[in-house]
Amino acid sequence: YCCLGSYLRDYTHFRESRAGKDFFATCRSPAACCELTLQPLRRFPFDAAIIFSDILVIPQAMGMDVQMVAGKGPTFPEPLKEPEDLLLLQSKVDVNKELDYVFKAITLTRHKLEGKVPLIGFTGAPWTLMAYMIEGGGSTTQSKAKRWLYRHPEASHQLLKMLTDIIVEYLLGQVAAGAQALQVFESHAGCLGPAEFQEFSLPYLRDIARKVKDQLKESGQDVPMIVFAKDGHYGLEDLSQSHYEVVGLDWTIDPRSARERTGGKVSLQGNMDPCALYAPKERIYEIVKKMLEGFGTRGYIANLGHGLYPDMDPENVGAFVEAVHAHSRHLLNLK
Ligand code: 1CP
Repeated sequence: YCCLGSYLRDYTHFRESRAGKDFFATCRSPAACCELTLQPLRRFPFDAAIIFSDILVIPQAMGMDVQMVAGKGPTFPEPLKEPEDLLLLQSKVDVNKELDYVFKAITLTRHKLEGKVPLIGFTGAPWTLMAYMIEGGGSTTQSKAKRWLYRHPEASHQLLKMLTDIIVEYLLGQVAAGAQALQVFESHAGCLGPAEFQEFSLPYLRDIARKVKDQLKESGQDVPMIVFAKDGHYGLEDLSQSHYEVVGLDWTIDPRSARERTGGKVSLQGNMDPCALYAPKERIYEIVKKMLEGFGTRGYIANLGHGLYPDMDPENVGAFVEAVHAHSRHLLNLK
């Protein structure tokens, strides 16, 4: 078992060490990203680290302005409105130049980790990034972005293709910089229905894994890839056959049924409801035990089903990690 450190920044430490710096300015500082990646590992015995960054660095690299607004989240002052706006985007992005700061952060962090735990790189998936670029920020309905899918399918595919090409280069750059696994976040899968998922998400998710793996193979390399399509339970079978080694799950899927539906072809990652961290420690222990028994001892990465909220007690994150390690040892008959 491995318990991923994704999302588990210590928020108090995080806010202190950012020291008033704007969020995306922090993302552009390799030293700050390295420090923020290492912090949670000093406090809790995670089995992996995820690089501190954000999925929205790609729209920025394409020329869009994105700001982190306190109390509101990421905000695009000038989101895409109509297909003509695609002309305003940088279509040929020099990924090595524009996102060099992420690569530097990864290399620095790999060195500082001294092989203690593996370092995971990540990206947003094309549909999720497209949705932010059109919505201009977080949204519950994604109706502006979905309007494009139904009214401008060709322009939608054009944008998704553009994003896919950049993402492939970005992930390859992360591996070259030292990332040892890659996670692709399709955080907005849940607002698509099965048919829209088949047309606007899955083909691009597949393309990304296929292209990254083919390119790596040319130089005798390979890196495990994780796909996380939040609320995309309708696509679970397809996701398990989309060239990724690992399928990440949100908490709405029962572990045993996820195993059945993916037929042992892939490893599974997840999926405790983050809100279970509001429970007392004893209850967290029970929930983790059930989760581990449900997933079984093979091909499994213990994690939460999504990110933390700032009001969650970091001590309960510690209880989660401890429970994962204790129950794993027990299930594997280790001392
Ligand atoms: O947690 C970590 O520190 C790991 C690094 C990380 C990752 C993997 C951050 C830092 N962001 C992400 C990925 C990310 N960013 C995703 C995919 C995962 C997911 O589904 O949550 C998404 C959708 C984003 C976009 C984003 N960035 C949001 C969601 C906005 C919305 O309403 O849709 C938010 C709130 C952020 C800000 C952010 N990114 C990361 C941190 C630590 C923060 C909080 C910043 C702050 O509190 O000031």
